[in-house]
Amino acid sequence: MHLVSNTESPSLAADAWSLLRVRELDEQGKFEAAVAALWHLARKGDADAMTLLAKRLLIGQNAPHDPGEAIGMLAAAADRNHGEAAAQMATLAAAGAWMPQEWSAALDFLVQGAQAGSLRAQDQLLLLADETSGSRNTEVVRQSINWRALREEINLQAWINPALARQPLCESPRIRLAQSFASLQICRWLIGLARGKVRPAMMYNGKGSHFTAERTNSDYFFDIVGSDVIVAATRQRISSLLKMPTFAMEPPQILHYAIGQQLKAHYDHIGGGNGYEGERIATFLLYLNDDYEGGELDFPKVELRLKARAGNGVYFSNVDHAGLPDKLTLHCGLEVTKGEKWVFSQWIHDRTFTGSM
Ligand SMILES: O=C(O)CCC(=O)C(=O)O
Repeated sequence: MHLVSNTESPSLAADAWSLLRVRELDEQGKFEAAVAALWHLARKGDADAMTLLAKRLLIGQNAPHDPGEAIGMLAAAADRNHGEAAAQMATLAAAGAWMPQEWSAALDFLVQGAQAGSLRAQDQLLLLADETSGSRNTEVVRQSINWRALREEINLQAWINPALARQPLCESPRIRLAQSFASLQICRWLIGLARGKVRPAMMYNGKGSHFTAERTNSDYFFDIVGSDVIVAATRQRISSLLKMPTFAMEPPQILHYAIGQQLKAHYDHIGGGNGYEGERIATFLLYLNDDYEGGELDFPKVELRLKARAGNGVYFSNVDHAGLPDKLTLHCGLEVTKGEKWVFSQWIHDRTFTGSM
């Protein structure tokens, strides 16, 4: 789909089509004009413009939603040695978004991005190598790294299919603890992706989502642009542990609680609400830090209250053995009284989730 005609507006001076001008138009809320300017630059082969426009088209952010066009543009920008375009292609391949999920292709794109100077791609390769090979790359000088050789150190298959113990915390409802689900490095990485982006959270009440006094914390929902290979691999690890496919997962979110914030007693099952036919059958919570006070996860109906250590995963089934909403799953994130609390949250449905990452 083409968004604007090839005909240039004669009233615009040649230099009006710069990326600076795009930013100005965005700041003025003139999104159609900004997109038109990006198209113009992209057609002239400007790889920065191609990448910026492709990201907007991927998620329909102040632009039409056109993933097909976006992917072609990203691939072309990556071919022009644009590191950020290659890093975004890596995320798409890892998530299996509008293309088959392929971890090997995702790592190859990260190498391409890293070689082209993308810090986003380089940092992901360094983290994945640290996580999966035991070699520590924290003190390395980036310029001296052979990114292809580093990629060969990464054993992603082992990382996304971990032999992790599940500790039962409760049988009815079924609540499990996965100790050391993620390293502190991964936790810090996930917090870093959301820091500065969290917004006051809403609560679903059976009809729609609203701001409510029941929920005073903030959250950040990942889309395919805000996400990356680490997020996709974390979801795959959850999928391996729970034996539930990633295509049934909602876009993940990061929850943030400042002092005094909480999420009062609620259920996660939505029973065909929110315009969705199926049920949200499971919740997986990865606790990203533990240097706060208060903030315990509480299940008042079964008298279970816990404060998970950083890196621990807690997951529970929102439905009973018959697949019906389990009213014993009532739970809360209690008020944080000191410090701040960060959680990675993944809801899982009983069928393909449209709009999945
Ligand atoms: O923050 C927590 O510990 C609990 C989060 C929670 O209850 C939820 O996301 O449904």
